[in-house]
Parts: sequence; C-alpha cells; structure tokens
Amino acid sequence: MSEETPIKAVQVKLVLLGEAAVGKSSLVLRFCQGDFNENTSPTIGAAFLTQKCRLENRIVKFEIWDTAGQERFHSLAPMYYRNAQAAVVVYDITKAASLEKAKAWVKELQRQANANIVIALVGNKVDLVSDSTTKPTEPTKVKTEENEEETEDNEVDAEEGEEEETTPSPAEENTSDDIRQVPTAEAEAYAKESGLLFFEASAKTGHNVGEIFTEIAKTIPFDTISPKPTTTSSGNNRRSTNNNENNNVNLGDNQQAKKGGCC
Ligand SMILES: Nc1nc2c(ncn2[C@@H]2O[C@H](COP(=O)(O)OP(=O)(O)OP(=O)(O)O)[C@@H](O)[C@H]2O)c(=O)[nH]1
Ligand SMILES: [Mg+2]
Repeated sequence: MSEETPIKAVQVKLVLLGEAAVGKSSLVLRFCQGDFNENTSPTIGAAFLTQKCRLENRIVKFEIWDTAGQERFHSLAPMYYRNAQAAVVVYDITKAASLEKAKAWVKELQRQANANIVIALVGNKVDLVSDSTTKPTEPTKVKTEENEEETEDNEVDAEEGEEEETTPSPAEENTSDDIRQVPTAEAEAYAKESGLLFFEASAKTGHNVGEIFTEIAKTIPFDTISPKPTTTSSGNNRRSTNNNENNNVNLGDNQQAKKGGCC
C-alpha cells in the first residue's frame, strides 16, 4: 500500500538525422555517457543506444537511432525514422549548408514519418563561437533527475548580439563572426514556422544537450500513444534491419545507456 502512484514508463523511438560530421554521434555520446571525443569516426549505417529520462509523472526510455550522415546511407534513413515518435535533426552552426540539409530532413520527416512526430532542430557546436552564452556554463553535464528544473529557463539562449553591451575584444568578435554561418535568429524563425523545437547546443561542452531530450520527452503527446512496456524491444521490428544493436557503433562501447543521461 504505497502512497506514491507508480511512475509510468514509456518507450520512445527517437532518430537522429543530419549531414555528416555535424555531431549527431557526439550529441548522443554526451547524452548517454556524458562524454565527448574529438576524434570520432563517421557512423556507418546506424548506431543504437538507449537512455532514460525522468519526468515528473513518467520515465521515458529513449531508444535512439543515430544514423549515418554520409549521403550514401541516405536511403537507409526511412528504416530508422519509420514509427519514430521523435527526431533530432542536427546542423552545424558553422556550416550553412548543413542547415539546408537539415531542412531537407525535416521536409522528408514531415512527408513520410509519423504524423505527430516531435522534431527538434539542433544547431550544434556553439562552443566554437563566442557570441553565445554557452561557453562558461554547464561544462560536461547533461540533465539529471535532480537538475531537471534547470532546463526550464535554459532553452534557446544563444541570441546573437545578446552580449553586445559587454564590448568583446575585437579578436573575439571576429572569430565569432567568421565562424558562425547560421545566425540563431534565422534557424529559430525557421523552426518556429515549421513547428519544431529548437536548440543551439554543444556536444563538446554539454550545453543544452540534456535539455533537447527533456523537452522532447515533455512534448510527446503520450496520451495519444498506446503505452508500451519499458522492457526490451517488443513490438518494433524496425531494428531487424540492423539486428546487431551495436552494429557500427562508433560511440565506444555504449551499446546500452550508462551513466550521464537524464536518469
Ligand atoms: N567543437 C565541437 N566539435 C564537435 C561537436 N560535436 C561534434 N564535434 C566534432 O565534429 C566531428 C564529427 O562529429 P560526429 O559526432 O562524428 O558527427 P556525426 O554527425 O555523427 O557524423 P556522421 O556519423 O558521419 O554522420 C568530430 O570531430 C567531433 O569531435 C561540438 O559540439 N563542438
Ligand atoms: Mg555519427
């Protein structure tokens, strides 16, 4: 006779898409292991990982498909986004072309994926620019149960020009201007008009990484999704396209979630 209501647990299939080298695997590595690797290898096919995220009233178990960004793997993508409840579409804020590729992925998802799929657009590598508020904070952590609340007031905060009054050194200013190719406002406006969640993040520093997944978990319309048990992979045979769950994983040995994610 416990006083506490048992917490519901739900599985969420999530797919990461985006141009090669934008940092998809690095974001997953950060989320699942709290780690970063400067020298990753390109993903071949796709990698599969899981990580749990605890919300107030439920535990979300993300089943994450980290796809390969190289064009030769594009045709495999539908196998991974089919039946997905969530997608993280990543671009690199220092590469304008990668936003165009991200937009193409969004279009494809909106045409071919689940009608109510939650899509987050993520501009990665904000640590490379000095015009964001990302550098000094949140060194390597992603959100845990305890610090979940931090995320509330910590969403898109990398407004360009936000720091103007602090008179940055010319060198810093130039570096920032030279490197950033996608203004925050431009991507944010696109995300808004397309109905996407939007974040700028850094897999390297961990900035906003946990927040991406927490916001997705909060946004998924669970009440309209038939609940699935959180036990193993029943009911979704998509993974049979790549039935070695650790197939081509280049995220180290993190086939299953270790510490470092939501919970
Ligand atoms: N500075 C910086 N570098 C990053 C960040 N995220 C990833 N990188 C680097 O970018 C390169 C590519 O990262 P990956 O995570 O392998 O990129 P990917 O999108 O998974 O690439 P594919 O698997 O080929 O699609 C690696 O050298 C990473 O170390 C980041 O947030 N900041
Ligand atoms: Mg990869």
